[in-house]
Amino acid sequence: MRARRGLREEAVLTDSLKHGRTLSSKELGRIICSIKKSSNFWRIVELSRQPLPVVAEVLSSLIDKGYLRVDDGRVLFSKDLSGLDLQDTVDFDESRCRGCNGRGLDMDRYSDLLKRFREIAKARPSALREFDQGFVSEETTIARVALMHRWADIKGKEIVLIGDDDLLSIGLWLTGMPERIVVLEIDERLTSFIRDVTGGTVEVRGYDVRRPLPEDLVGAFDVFFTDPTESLEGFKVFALRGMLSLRGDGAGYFGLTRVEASLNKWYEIQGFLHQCGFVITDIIDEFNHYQDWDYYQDTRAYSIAPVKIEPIPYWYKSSQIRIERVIERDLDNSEVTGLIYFDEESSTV
Ligand code: SPD
Repeated sequence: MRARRGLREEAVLTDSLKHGRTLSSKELGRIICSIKKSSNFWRIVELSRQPLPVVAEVLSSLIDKGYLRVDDGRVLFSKDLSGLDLQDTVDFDESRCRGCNGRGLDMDRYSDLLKRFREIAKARPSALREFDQGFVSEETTIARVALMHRWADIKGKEIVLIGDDDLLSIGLWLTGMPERIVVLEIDERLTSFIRDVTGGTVEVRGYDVRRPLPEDLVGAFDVFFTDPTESLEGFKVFALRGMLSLRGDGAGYFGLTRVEASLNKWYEIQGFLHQCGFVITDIIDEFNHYQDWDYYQDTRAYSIAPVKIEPIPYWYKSSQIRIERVIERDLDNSEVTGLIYFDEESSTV
């Protein structure tokens, strides 16, 4: 009886979901449990580990049905849900190592590098909506350096960055270890900034990722790094250009969220990487912490949020993923057209 009542209640709460998918008890339970842990909308999204449009819709539905109310920007329970099976079956504890922020890296030895990087980053350009920009914290950028170094992916290596609003090229350049760093970036403010800071040591080229990777860069690198937009099409284009840039058993890095990518999308992406001849060597949960972007009020996320409040710092996080080629496959380098930043799960553009 308990399970049946839970399933019926679940249907009542989610039958109006616009995404044409039903939520499992686990997914809905996770959202309810997140509301118990925080009354802040952005934190609830972060804890729910589901696409923001889904969380926003469930919250709106619960508000409409009187289970929740909004008071002074806070999301609060207005009915006792103790009889609901869902909340009894899902519970989690956000336990995380305070020393390394869950990244598994000893950052003490990178403290000088972080200090120098922070100083440089003070003058960085702000995030632009036009290119779905939203850069990570300075600490995250240097943690990426540490992760890459742990994998022997920096010293003596030829590294390409496809898009670099996170200024990872500068972090890598400061180590003095790479053989070559190339940045492919569409935003002229960033190409100028990186060129000015590094005095031309880092090669910077204007590049629109929708265009084929230039021939002289195909198979020319040991490592690529990109933090792509997360529409499925956009993600694939960034990842393909990166994979094309690699020689032999080269390695690639990218971030992937739960905020803009459901596990169905993760499934598609993992299959795609496999088809391209790559395996995943690392998935480090919540590795990348993003700073706020000034344009948040213009985004879909803000317009569908049931509560109009300013985002809390670092609510938006992504897993850091590393891949490595094990089989040579022919990869498509053709041009794509149109806007690549949107799909039904996107919300921060
Ligand atoms: N639109 C602002 C946030 C953009 C962050 N992009 C990185 C996504 C991680 N792959």
